[in-house]
Amino acid sequence: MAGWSIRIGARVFSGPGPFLMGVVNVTPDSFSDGGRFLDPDAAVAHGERLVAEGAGLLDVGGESTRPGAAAVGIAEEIDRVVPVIERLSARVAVPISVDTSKAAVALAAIRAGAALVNDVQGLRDPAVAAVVAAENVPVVLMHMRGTPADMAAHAAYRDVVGEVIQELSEALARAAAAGIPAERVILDPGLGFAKTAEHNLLLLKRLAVLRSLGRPLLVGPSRKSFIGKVTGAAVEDRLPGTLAAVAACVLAGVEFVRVHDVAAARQAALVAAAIRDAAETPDSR
Ligand code: HH2
Repeated sequence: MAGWSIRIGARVFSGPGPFLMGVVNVTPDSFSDGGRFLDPDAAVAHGERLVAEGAGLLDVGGESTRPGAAAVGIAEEIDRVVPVIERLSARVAVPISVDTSKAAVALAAIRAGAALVNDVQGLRDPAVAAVVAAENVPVVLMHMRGTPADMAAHAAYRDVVGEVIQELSEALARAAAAGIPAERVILDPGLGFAKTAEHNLLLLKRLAVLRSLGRPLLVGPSRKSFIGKVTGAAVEDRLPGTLAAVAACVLAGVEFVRVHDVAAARQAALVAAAIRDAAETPDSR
């Protein structure tokens, strides 16, 4: 998207990108790295490593959103993310995002130093919208239907691309009604959330159409099950497939890509961006 820019904390993101959002899951049960970073020391060290590898921002989450994941109480989610956000925001120069759909968690995370709310429910809870508006922070509005517990039952579309665009524009309207200007919104088609593998692949193929929404895009293909469906790879072996999806995102002009494996994704993104931006007439003087 030409001429876009968005302020997240102390940083203004603009230009062709892409910027990599590194995932820090402080959970026992995330689908690909559950339990690895439940200890705050391990989570902070992991976040620092992702920044050293080239992450432009970090996304800290305390509740898994994998299909059928157990719900986590507010106090427990706060206990998981706040100490990690507090320490990371003092130690890394990049902005920290909190991956939550709970208003109290978003507020506690912002007080601890988070500069962005990543809401996989796309502000369906007006209380989350109220926190984002009152705290003047930017927000990622992701598309999904239902909840992680029942979203698979909602993966039915006549026209997945058209319906995702329509429902993201409704999320933008919810933001506007709550007093959050569009300039503070990033949109995400929500790969794997109430979508079959075929839906995810078609959304990746048609990402450029989501430009009609007029906002920067974030896409999270990392290690997801559609990669396993295409390749047969187990979750721990999906890095090569993830990199193909990262390249597809970059070639489509996506501004932010959410990944677990930042160093590898950085190399794939740099090459894809160089192809995207290659001069049409390299030999003319
Ligand atoms: N995907 C996951 C979680 N949060 N947020 C956005 N904006 N976009 C995504 O695609 C997205 C997201 C799922 O990945 P992960 O955090 O690794 O797994 P889990 O939800 O099991 O913790």
